[in-house]
Amino acid sequence: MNAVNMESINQKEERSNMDDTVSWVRTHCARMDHGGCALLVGVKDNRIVSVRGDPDGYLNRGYICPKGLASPDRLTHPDRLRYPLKRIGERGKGTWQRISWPDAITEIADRLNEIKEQYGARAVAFGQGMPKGMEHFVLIRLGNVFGTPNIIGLQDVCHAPREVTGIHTCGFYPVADFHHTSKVVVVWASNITSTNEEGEINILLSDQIKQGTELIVIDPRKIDLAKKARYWLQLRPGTDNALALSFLNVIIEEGLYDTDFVENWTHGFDALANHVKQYSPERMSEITWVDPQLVREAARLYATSHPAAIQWGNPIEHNINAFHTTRALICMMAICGNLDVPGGNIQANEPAILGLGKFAKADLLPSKRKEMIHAYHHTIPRLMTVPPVYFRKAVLEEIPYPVKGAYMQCVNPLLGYADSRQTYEALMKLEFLAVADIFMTPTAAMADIVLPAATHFEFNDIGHYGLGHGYILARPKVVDPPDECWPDIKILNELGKAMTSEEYWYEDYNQLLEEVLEPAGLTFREFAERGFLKGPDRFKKYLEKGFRTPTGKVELSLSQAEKFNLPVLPLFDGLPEAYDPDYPLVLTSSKSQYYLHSSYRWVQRLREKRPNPKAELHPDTAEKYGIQEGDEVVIETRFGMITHIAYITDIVDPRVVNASHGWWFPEEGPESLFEWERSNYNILTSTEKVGREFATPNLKAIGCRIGKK
Ligand SMILES: Nc1nc2c(c(=O)[nH]1)N[C@H]1C(S)=C(S)[C@@H](COP(=O)(O)OP(=O)(O)OC[C@H]3O[C@@H](n4cnc5c(=O)[nH]c(N)nc54)[C@H](O)[C@@H]3O)O[C@H]1N2
Ligand SMILES: Nc1nc2c(c(=O)[nH]1)N[C@H]1C(S)=C(S)[C@@H](COP(=O)(O)OP(=O)(O)OC[C@H]3O[C@@H](n4cnc5c(=O)[nH]c(N)nc54)[C@H](O)[C@@H]3O)O[C@H]1N2
Ligand code: SF4
Ligand SMILES: [Mo]
Repeated sequence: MNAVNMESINQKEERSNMDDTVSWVRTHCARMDHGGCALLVGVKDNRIVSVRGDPDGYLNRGYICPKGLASPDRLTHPDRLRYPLKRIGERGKGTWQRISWPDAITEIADRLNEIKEQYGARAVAFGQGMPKGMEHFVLIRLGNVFGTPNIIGLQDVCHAPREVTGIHTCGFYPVADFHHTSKVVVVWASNITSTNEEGEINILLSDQIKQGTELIVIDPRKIDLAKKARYWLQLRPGTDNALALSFLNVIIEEGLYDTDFVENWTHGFDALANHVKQYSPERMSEITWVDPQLVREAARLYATSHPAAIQWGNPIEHNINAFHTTRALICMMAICGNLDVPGGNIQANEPAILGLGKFAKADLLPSKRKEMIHAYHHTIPRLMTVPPVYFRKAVLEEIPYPVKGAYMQCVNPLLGYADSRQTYEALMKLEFLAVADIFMTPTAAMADIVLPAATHFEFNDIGHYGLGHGYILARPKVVDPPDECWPDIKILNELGKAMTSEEYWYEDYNQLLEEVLEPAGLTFREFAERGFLKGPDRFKKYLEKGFRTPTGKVELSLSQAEKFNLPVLPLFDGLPEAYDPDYPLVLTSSKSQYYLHSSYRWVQRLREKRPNPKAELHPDTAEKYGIQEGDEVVIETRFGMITHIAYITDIVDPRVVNASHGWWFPEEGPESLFEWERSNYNILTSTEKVGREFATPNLKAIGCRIGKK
């Protein structure tokens, strides 16, 4: 935060505090990350004049980040989408005409129903990006009611590996419990002070650190928390499974595990113990680049500190070995007695709200699991969204059947899916594409119909539904949306009425929220007054009913591996991508503290803080390639080439380049699709190799070379 901005915000806030024509609304932040901070929002004349962290916030205790502070600017941007648009001229050339809402809804409903009649409902896909609120679940409902099993998500690289592996291994998704004190927290591939993933707002962890909780950080970069850590393990990107297996090797060989838990509550311990003998830290260090002594010490600290939590982040899901890494980490939580204990990795208990299956009307499509595009590719059971790689295969190659039309919301596939050129081809080939967004993006600019979405602060919404952390957050509306912007849930409710049977939809879309809250005996208004709902704190639930796995125990070795064609034990069987001397550096990336993926490069207050795509290079590497701070550099992989701006720093290893994901240039205009190729990290990625379980491509750990442009 620069001083000038800070001052003006403070002054504005002071003025708002004294101005009794300003009314204050309590709500929760959303759509700038997974959301979670309780906010106090000052409103005057239907405009937000101030926003600050609510000191009573359950997750944030007054904290707010720069994105939260800038979030009202999204609403008032002059170039925001305000009316439905219909493409005139060629796809992707950026020429539009304004149409009315009834015409837009009719056109989408007619075109998608035509495709349904000709090719079957499954030839229509519904696409969603990072879930932002209830819209994700209303979209699944629309899919089920319409009759298509194909909801395209990015879960292959975001949470499915953690969640679904969790369900197969221990019957639930184990999340770090920051509401009870941990002796040790392992921050594994999680830059939580910048990303606050899933509402794990960093302030809760910071408070624990102040009280003496020790940290072990596993990150190729010296992130802020690494500076506070007892151990920082600077691994080679993409070797998390090798490192996790060497932790298991130490813990088991040195007998540091919880013998009681292992004996009573695990299945296959001896098999795991034998198997991990081959993964000593000494042997693995050539792969992971981590000093074996450091691995031994960190493993001892984790295993002998109770309770200890693993805050596991997203990059462990960014290569083809995601299943093995997540399996190994859950085995570690289990054998050290840290599963479902306060301050460990817990199975959160949901409040008494409507379950997702019921809300989404899953019973209308009982054949979904067999019919989803990815079922044909034998992905892991319980992966319920179609991985983008297989969506594109269906569009481009009609495997296993053709997909001809799509409706997409809250997503920017040209930036977010691996292999952007393949995405471009697939979007070009679709017979019909409709996109709802708040701003014209490279993806929206390829659509036939573009819908102007209302966004956060402009409608009632429920946050964190279905995320598995055991609470939901109220996001009551603060101001009216401008012009003809509609909330996604309203758009879906209207599309539902036009495209499917009316009986599943409402006169007023707000009823969808009431449906979720009904089992709790609350109206949305009452919920908003409470602010959030949380399930009860209950731990060690396995003592009563066992673990919800086929053996009733934590399956260190999977009892049904053969049936599901899964590896029985977590493995290291090679780097995600073999070393190639032509591309000698290892490319990785991380999320910017100032943006959400590809979103908000057009919010000036954020753009000022990070005007360009930044590539972090070690000083030795910069010197070797003749690169100076601020130079424009070319980053090249076997799959493509982009440019970034060099930022020279010793927080990365000399063999690593850390680039930025999600860059396009709103200022360049839709005719060039906002120069979507220039700095787009996913030009550098490919889908030639994907993990079998989740179809995860290598987003990281890719061989690259760099040079001054
Ligand atoms: N190379 C690489 N690829 C990645 C990742 C990575 O780290 N590296 N991360 C992956 C991960 S974890 C994820 S979750 C995905 C994210 O991929 P996406 O979800 O596609 O990315 P976002 O930029 O968050 O959101 C897309 C769009 O939502 C729009 N939007 C914001 N609010 C609203 C709203 O209220 N309504 C509507 N209709 N639209 C709205 C934004 O304007 C934006 O254009 O990317 C994945 N891809
Ligand atoms: N500001 C901001 N917040 C966000 C988002 C955003 O785009 N911006 N996105 C949201 C979403 S959808 C998600 S999924 C979460 C993700 O949140 P995080 O899990 O924190 O994801 P990243 O920032 O991608 O990476 C975290 C850390 O992993 C390190 N890393 C890179 N490669 C590797 C590797 O191979 N192994 C290991 N061990 N570490 C590696 C990076 O250096 C980085 O410090 O954040 C959410 N919050
Ligand atoms: S940390 Fe996340 S939830 Fe909190 S203010 Fe920032 S963007 Fe919003
Ligand atoms: Mo994500």
